[in-house]
Amino acid sequence: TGRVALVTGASVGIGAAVARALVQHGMKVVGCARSVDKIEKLAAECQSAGYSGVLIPYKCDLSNEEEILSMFSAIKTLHQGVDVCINNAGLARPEPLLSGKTEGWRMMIDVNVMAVSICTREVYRSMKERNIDDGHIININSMNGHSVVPQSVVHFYSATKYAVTALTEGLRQELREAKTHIRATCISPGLVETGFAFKLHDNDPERAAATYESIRCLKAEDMANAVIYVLSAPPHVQVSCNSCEITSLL
Ligand code: NJP
Repeated sequence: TGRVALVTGASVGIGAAVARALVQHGMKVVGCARSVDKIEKLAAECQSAGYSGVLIPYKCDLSNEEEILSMFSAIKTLHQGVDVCINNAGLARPEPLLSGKTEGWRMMIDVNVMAVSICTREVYRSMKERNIDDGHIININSMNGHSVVPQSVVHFYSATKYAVTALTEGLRQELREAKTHIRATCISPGLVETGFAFKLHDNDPERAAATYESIRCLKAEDMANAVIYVLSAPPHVQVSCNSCEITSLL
């Protein structure tokens, strides 16, 4: 309660559900994405619902380092800094290894790997400057970050999520060496019913619908609950979730 959280990719899907849940739990949440109008709408909904926290929309293209750095300096000026960071923004483009476009691969690297790394470094700096020792960094990973499935359109995406697995584990080691109690967790969902698969299939609704019908899906709210669970553990408890995969039985 009262702490500042940054949620990347808060405009739709899992990020929007996480932002809403954190506001409901009383946090001051900076939600960023390119479609800031959607975050503004969500902020108004949270306000009308009478939630005890607040959602502050921020427009940021996470594939652009300068925009990320400006966002961190605005957060420092207006809200002192970030206590909790949910690195959620991510994308999958249908670019197989044998025939994919470099541009599509680069977009995935920029958002899924570079933005996560830049935000992590900046959040740590923000916590250190204010002697915050109970901060938390949560990376929304994927089951594809722990095993390679035989589906060529997701192989490059999977590689970027393997990077998230390594980044979170490495981060936990660096935090331990730095003798802080800041925690790092990654959460790895199976398929979640959001707009994600539409984008993966080039906005083809039939192929996206077939994906969602073929696998049991989680809801974005299930992921928000997982984030709340991780954050509500007592300060000495670190939920690592390295291969803690979350799937649906329904
Ligand atoms: O995806 P989607 P999810 N700059 O497409 C933002 C992982 N995951 O919520 O900029 C800034 O509904 C985008 O905002 P906008 C997945 O890898 C998912 O399902 O307005 N923001 C939007 O808010 C990802 O890490 C599934 O377009 C950028 C958000 O990212 C996380 O869960 C399964 C951006 C994407 O919303 C959230 O995915 C799994 C940029 N350049 C892992 N580019 C699943 N859904 O099935 C994108 O295993 N965003």
